[in-house]
Amino acid sequence: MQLLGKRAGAAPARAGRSSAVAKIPVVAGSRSRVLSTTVMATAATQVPVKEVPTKPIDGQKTGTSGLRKKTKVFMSDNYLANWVQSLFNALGDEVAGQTLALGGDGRYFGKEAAQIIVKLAAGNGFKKIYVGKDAIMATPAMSAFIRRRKAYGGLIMSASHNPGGPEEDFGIKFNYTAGEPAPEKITDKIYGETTSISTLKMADIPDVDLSKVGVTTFGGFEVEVVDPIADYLATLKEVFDFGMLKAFVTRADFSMVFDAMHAVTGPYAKAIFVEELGAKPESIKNGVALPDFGGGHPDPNLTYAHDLVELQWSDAGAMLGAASDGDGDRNMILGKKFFVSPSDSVAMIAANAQACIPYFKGGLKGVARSMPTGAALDRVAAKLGLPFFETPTGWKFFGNLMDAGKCSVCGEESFGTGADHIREKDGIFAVLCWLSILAYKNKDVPVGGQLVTVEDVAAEFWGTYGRNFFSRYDYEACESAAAEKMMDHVRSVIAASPPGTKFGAFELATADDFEYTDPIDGSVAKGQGLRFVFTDGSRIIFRLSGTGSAGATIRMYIEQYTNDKARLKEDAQVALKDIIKVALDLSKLQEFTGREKPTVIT
Ligand code: G16
Repeated sequence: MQLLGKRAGAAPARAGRSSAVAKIPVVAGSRSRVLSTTVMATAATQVPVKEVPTKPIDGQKTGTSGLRKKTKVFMSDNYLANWVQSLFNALGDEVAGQTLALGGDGRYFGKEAAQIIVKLAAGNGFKKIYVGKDAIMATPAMSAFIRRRKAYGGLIMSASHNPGGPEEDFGIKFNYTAGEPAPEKITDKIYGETTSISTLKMADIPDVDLSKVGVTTFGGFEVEVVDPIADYLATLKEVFDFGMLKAFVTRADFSMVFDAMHAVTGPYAKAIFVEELGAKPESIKNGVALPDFGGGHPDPNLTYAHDLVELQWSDAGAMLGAASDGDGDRNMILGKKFFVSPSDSVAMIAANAQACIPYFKGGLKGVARSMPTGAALDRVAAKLGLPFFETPTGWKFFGNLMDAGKCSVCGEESFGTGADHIREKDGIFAVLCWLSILAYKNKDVPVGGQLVTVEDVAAEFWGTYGRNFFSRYDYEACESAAAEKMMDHVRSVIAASPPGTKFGAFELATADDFEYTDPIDGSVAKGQGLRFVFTDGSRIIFRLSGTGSAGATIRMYIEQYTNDKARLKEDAQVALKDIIKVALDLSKLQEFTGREKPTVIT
């Protein structure tokens, strides 16, 4: 039976179980309990399976990207096991005999969680699981791995950019056959299963040593511990000209610094930038991956990547500065004393891709951005005559477009940049794109000559397309009820504001709650952000984040365009101050939340 999947054929039906009742100690999360279980063996794998009774746990609804909660919540009772079993229940018979992949960003509880997931995979009839060594695999690397190894799907243990540790966050997400984050038709089904789950199917096998690459078999079930970097590197080598990049990176007059924020990209950066491309080892900052990210908040933005920002704004700053997040899918790009907003970064990459990156030499098939992302990419699409798509927030919405061959490059304001080489956003890919642009533009500049800088690339872009000033204000961990009331208020403002309504100096063209109809499968996503679009193209958008683990995070997005040559280099906060005031006034954000200032300004 093919319930949800795209890959038919490889799923032999399970049949013929033998069973016996036994009392077996079960380790679920941090607690050890004794439960009545039924022991069975799957016909597919001949692995003994315990049927462990469980009960639904409230609040296991998947957010923008997987399930994220406090680590202690994930470690309690059957919290993790319930969600993973619900996923397998949602996928139904099609998982039997398939191959799964597993990895994570190395955060606290990841290794223990991996052992639980391995047992559930075996218990639910998978014939094989690949696990990244030490339960590590960056999110983009997982997407590449699923595609290269033709795995049925993969589980990523990560709460992305959220902090890690016993008092912080943990998370889990499922990527499907093309390497893409599970679409809503699956995540909705998982949630449904979590509300009625009664049994966990756990193989009765010992823990596997995940610290060594190699294969362990239990009956017909195989666990293969793999190098988490090799497949990803092979994919990147198909995209970029590593020879050209190495020649550029090793120039005496070039310097780069990559801040891995003590998160998963540390080992990837060493392998790719240092060992492959010849960057100096000291180019990698905070390169040792730690389970609590060294106590930091591994979110590559101007607030949390403060060490890198300080360095880049000092005289010791490198020509290219970059950072990535907990699980390696986000990126921030800096020049010397210069910040490239993510909305601009994707547009600049798209504008330069064909000339600078071999993978795109035949041209782009199309481009896409999430709705709140600044509209610079729209201008590139118009100039290059490319199909353009505006999707809701969440990488999962790009997958269908890419599978249908309609989108090559896409990005989000939330520091996500990517392409159709995989189906996830890809932090190291973005850095390699910028290295490629710089290498190409400097190919004729002799060593010691005047190098084209990151800022020069941006200035050239703005000179051609004009500039979409963009900023995002985040108000993290607000009281949920207050945030909902504010959103209700904004909805009432939309309802009472016909086109032509004046907000300060801005005249409303349209206002709505963004809705998206997927052009490939016709699925509809409603309630994706409250937006005000003004007659001059300026925009104000309000959304509640779907990735927080406590309270509500309000995101306020502001955008305004100029092609006035005298203003192109203005500071975004200065350029946007009038429209920011309009946004704060119309939403009464301060009144509803009591917050005087945002937690983070991008
Ligand atoms: C996730 C999603 C992104 C989304 C971001 C922010 O990123 O993959 O597509 O833009 O969350 O979402 P929200 O505004 O709902 O918090 P990540 O890096 O956290 O996986």
